[in-house]
Amino acid sequence: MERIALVTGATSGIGEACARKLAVNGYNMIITGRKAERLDALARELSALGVGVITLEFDVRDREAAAAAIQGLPAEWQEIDVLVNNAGGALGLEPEYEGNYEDWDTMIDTNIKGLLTMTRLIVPGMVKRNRGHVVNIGSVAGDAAYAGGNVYCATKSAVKALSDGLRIDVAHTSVRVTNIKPGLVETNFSVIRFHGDKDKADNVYKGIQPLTGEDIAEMVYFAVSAPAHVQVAEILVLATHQANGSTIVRNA
Ligand code: 8X3
Repeated sequence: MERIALVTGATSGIGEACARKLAVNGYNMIITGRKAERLDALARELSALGVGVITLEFDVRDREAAAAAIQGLPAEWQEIDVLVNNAGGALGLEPEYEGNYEDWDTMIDTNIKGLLTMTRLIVPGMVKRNRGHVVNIGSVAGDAAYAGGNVYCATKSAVKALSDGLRIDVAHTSVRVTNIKPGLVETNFSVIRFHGDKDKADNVYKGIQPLTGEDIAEMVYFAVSAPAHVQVAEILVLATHQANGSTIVRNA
């Protein structure tokens, strides 16, 4: 079997763009997500590129479902070369002392524990084969907290720590670990953050040209396609008029 990549949260945004970019470049794709119809539509599109595609419908928060999905892959699909831990998101922008417990649990369970589950399931095979690449989608939000970011920022700081930790733990192998840290990317990220309030979401990107999922997929592919002796540890990628998580110059 040719090279295989698995992308979590492939049904939209950065994940979908990564799946497309990897498939265009010849990767057989395992795409995972919670929405069967979106997975099927993307699978049809990627298959038309001539690569093999498997869809796995599960929520990364459900450890048993994740394990069953990965362990149930056909033998020739077990040898995953690239894991893109993309599934995740932000919920709410309230002050920390007024935050919503349910939102907190969802972010922690998806962004941290879901990423860990996928890593735990797939990286042992990479270590055994002495080959593989884990790309975690972190965020500029993990570099420093911004107003109302509190728990989301904490989860993305965790993604940095977990990427750094994994990189240490696999340093004796040829497995590489990359943490991609995007800034403002226009996907359904903000619509979800504001629980479906499209006007609030649109305001996030008002007066500034945000990045696109495709921009981030380019960075992911840059890291993945680097020569085997080159480990891109981190990429921080911002919109041109954004300087960090809280400095955004509109109408520049
Ligand atoms: C997404 C970037 O700045 O909205 O992680 O937190 S930001």
